[in-house]
Amino acid sequence: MKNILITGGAGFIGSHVVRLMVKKYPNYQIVNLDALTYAGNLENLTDIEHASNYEFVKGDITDAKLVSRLFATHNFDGVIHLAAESHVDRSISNPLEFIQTNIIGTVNLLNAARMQWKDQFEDKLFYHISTDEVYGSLGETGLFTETTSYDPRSPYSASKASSDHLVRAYFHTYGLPVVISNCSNNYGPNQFPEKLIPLAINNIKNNKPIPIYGKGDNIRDWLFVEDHASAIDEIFHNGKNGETYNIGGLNEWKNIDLIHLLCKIMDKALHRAEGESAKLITFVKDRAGHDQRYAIDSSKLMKELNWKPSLQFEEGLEKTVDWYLNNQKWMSRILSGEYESYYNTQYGDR
Ligand code: NAD
Ligand code: TDX
Repeated sequence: MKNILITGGAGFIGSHVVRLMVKKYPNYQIVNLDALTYAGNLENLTDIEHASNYEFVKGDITDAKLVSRLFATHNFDGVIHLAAESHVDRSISNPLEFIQTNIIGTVNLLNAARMQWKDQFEDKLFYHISTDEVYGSLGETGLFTETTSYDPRSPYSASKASSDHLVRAYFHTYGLPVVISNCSNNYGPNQFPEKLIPLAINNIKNNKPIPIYGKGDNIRDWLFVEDHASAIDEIFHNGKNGETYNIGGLNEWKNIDLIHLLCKIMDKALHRAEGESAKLITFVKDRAGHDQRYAIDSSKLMKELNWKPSLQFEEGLEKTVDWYLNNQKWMSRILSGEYESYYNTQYGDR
C-alpha cells in the first residue's frame, strides 16, 4: 500500500501518468492535485474517474497552506510532480505565471514533503518531472546528457531550470530523497492544441493555415506520451536517489519535415488528394529566442533501467491523428473556451 500524490494529473502528460498508475498499481492510492487551469481537463480521465484507488483534488500548488494540509491529511509516501505552466509562447507573453507555478509551486511541494516526512525518509520519494529545454539550444551536432550545463533561454525553460535546481538543493541541504527526469518533446492524445502537432492537426482538419515559425528548420526530438509515462513509472520505482535521467525518443525532426509527414497522414485519414494538406503550410514570424535544436541522450535510462521507447514515429503520429479525429467533442469544447482569444493574439499579427 502506497499513497502517491501526482500533481498536474489533469494535463496532457499527467493524465497518461495517472491512468498508468491507477490501472497498473491497484494497491496504490493515487491523488491527483490539479488547479484545472486552461490546460487541465478532467475529460482526459473519464475512464478511470470512478476507480476506487483514485481521488481528484482541485487545488493550486502556489497555495502553500492547501498543499501542506493535503500532505497532513493524506500522508503521502511519494510525489510525482508534473503540474506546471508548460507552453513556451505563453511564457514569452506572460512570464510571471511561470515563476509562480513552476518555481513557487515546486518549493511549496518540497516544503510540504519535508515537513511531513520530517527526517524519516525511508521509502519516500519526491520525483520532479522536467524538460530538456533547461539545457538550452544545440548546434548541428551533439546531444544533451545528464551532465550538460544548464543554459535555459525562455522564461518557461528558466522557470523549469530554477525548479530543478531547487529540487537538487533540497536533496543536498535537507537530505530529501529526490529524482529528476528531463524529457524531450512529447506528442500523442490529449495534448492541448497550442502545441505544434495538435495545433497542426486541428488546422489541417479545418482547412486553416498551418503556422510554421521562421524557416521551419528548428529541430525537436519527439517521444510518444505513453512512452514518457512508462519511463516515469520505471524511474519512480527504480531510479536512484539524487539522480537525474534524460528521456528521449532518438527521434529528431526538423519542424517542416515533421509537418510534411503529418500532412501526408492527414491526407490519407481525410481522404484528400496527396499534397492537399501541405498547401496549408504558412511560414510566419519566428518565436522570440527560438531554440534551434534539442536532442537527448537517454542511454543512462536505457542501460540502467532497461527502458526503451515502444513506438516508431510514423506509427505514433498515425495513432495521434486517429485519436484527434475520433475525439472531436474533446477538441470542440477546448476550441469554444479561451483558446480562441489565445489563438487570435498569438497568430493574429504574425
Ligand atoms: P500541460 O500544460 O498539458 O498540463 C499541466 C497541468 O498542470 C494542467 O492540468 C494544469 O491544470 C496543471 N497546473 C498548472 N498550474 C497549476 C497550479 N498552479 N497548481 C496545480 N495545477 C496546475 O503540461 P504537460 O505538457 O502535460 O507537461 C507536464 C509536465 O511535463 C510539466 O512539468 C512540463 O514542464 C513537463 N514536460 C513536458 C513536455 C512536453 O513535451 N509537453 C516535455 C518534457 C517535460
Ligand atoms: O504554431 C507553431 N509553429 C511552430 O513552428 C508552434 C506552436 C510551434 N512551432 C515550432 C516551435 C518549436 O520549434 O514547433 C516546435 C515545437 O513547438 P511546441 O509544440 O510549442 O513545443 P516546444 O516549444 O518545443 O516545447 C515543448 O517541448 C518541451 C513543450 O511545450 C514543453 O512543455 C516541453 O518542456
